[in-house]
Amino acid sequence: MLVIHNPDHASHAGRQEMFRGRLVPCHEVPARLDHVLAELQRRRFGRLEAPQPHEGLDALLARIHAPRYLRFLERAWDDWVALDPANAALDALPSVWPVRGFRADVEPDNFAARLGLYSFDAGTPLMAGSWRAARGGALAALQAARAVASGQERSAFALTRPPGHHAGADFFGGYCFLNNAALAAQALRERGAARVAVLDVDYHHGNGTQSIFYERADVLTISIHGDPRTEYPFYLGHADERGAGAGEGCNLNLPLPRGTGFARWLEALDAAIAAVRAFRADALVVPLGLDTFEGDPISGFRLKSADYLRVGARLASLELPTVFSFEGGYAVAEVGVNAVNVLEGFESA
Ligand code: OKP
Ligand code: ZN
Repeated sequence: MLVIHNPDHASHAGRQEMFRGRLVPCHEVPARLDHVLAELQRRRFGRLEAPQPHEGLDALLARIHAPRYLRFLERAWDDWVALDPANAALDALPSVWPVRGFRADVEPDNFAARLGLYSFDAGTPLMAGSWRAARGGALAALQAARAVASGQERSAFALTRPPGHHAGADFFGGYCFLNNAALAAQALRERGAARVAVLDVDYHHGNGTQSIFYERADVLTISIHGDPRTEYPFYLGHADERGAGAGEGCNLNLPLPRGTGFARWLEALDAAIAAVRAFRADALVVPLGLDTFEGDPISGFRLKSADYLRVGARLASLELPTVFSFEGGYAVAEVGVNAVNVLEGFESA
């Protein structure tokens, strides 16, 4: 399998995230990706490529994200330091948000206010290298989609961090800034796939991807995740969210209770796969989170390492050109084995 790995990923390395009233060390650390790379090398699995600059990246970004949000992200670090030179030693974290009844159409001059306008949690630190890392990831997603769309590769893995599936058209959060999976889906659409399915297997609902495609009939979004009544991101991901307008029927949420084990999770995967078939998708994007693992420190499902081989095999049964994007998975020592198990299960099916 072709693996596009983002060499700039480590320029995003948050120190602390806000959790229930205190700052705690970040779960989303550069070592996560390093463990996947090490496991790929150990098993001699996959062909590694670095993303090459591509003139289509900015146009693709503008198809998925709002121009004012992209401008905000690109300048965010400089604006943060301009607010107070002492900020150069700190990660930027939002602390004020425009909830119901506030105005989102007026972009405030105050940077702290803009930080809140374009985010939904205080768990996603932004630093000097965040834009560079996120942009490298978007490029990896584009390159993976190009390789698959051209027929050159049956599948490709965009191995990057920060992850992407919580990022919406104009907001960051949940450790995500640019929605790599959505970018891959859009790139596949623009390169000949009339219908693309996104099947998100991360523990957390793919709220960003859902909202980006919610009113579109050409991209089916499916997410299997911890029930938002108890699990992050809490405010989206219920079963009754089925899409709207032209996209009515093109979103499927399969929330499962905390504590769910592999047998029940696999039933949900089979339901998701049946929906991809019924949609007659031409290509598949899999936001690949490994935080469904029993040892994950922030999640609540109970998949075991060997189960991921079967996950990969089931995904392969769709026989579709497939792009994987690296999402969550915070049992850092095991995330490499679990990720490569999915890829190997996929390829040897
Ligand atoms: C990102 B991805 C729960 C804290 C939640 C945010 C989790 C973001 C997950 N104890 N913090 O979907 O893996
Ligand atoms: Zn997750």
